[in-house]
Amino acid sequence: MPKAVVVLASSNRDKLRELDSLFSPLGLEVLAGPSLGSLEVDETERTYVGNARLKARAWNGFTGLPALADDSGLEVQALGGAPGVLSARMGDDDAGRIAWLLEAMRGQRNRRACFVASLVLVAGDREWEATGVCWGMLTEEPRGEGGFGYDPLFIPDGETRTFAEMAGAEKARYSHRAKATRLLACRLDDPFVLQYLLDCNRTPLGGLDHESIP
Ligand code: ITT
Repeated sequence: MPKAVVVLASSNRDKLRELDSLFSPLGLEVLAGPSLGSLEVDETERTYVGNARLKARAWNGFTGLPALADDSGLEVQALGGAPGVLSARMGDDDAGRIAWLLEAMRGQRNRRACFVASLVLVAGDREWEATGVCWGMLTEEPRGEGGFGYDPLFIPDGETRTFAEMAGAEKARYSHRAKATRLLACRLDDPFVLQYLLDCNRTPLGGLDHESIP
């Protein structure tokens, strides 16, 4: 069966890289939304899944294609769950966000934290959702050059290396995003669903313009 294309409702190239390799074995090709046009979506919800829904619905409406969104963040126990859904807003870039977190955690002995990712796929009149969580510990110094975001500060449970010290496939053994993808895959695991996604690639299943029907 040919691969169905899903548009990624994101301008984050690191998410695109991770999600494309996670979704490829499911028979889905992940295409960067911004390669088709420019669309700003305000993330006004207080939950990951709420924001992922906003992004996926907007890109599905904009392109007519199945659209996948990822909303994710880091929840730090000693900070009462912050930065959470606001994780992207703690600095202008990854270096700024890391500097913010190191400062917020200075002198903290409880370094427990988890990453959370919610995925929402919207196609035609159907939606699928899944959330994955990955627990671990925060380091006191950044370690490693791989990954993105807060990866240089995060060691998943069962490991001694940070996500940034791992290859992509190793991170995918533990990551919140990989867990959410596997859960979503269980919900998509039906040939009719894959056929439906392929059909949505060919036929925009938006509203029929009844006025134009003779
Ligand atoms: P889009 O909304 O365009 O998808 P974004 O980067 O703004 O891109 P989010 O609003 O979901 O995405 O913010 C997620 C932030 O959480 C992201 O910027 C990282 O700082 C952090 N984050 C999420 N997943 C991560 C991961 O696997 N490793 C490290 N940091 C991660």
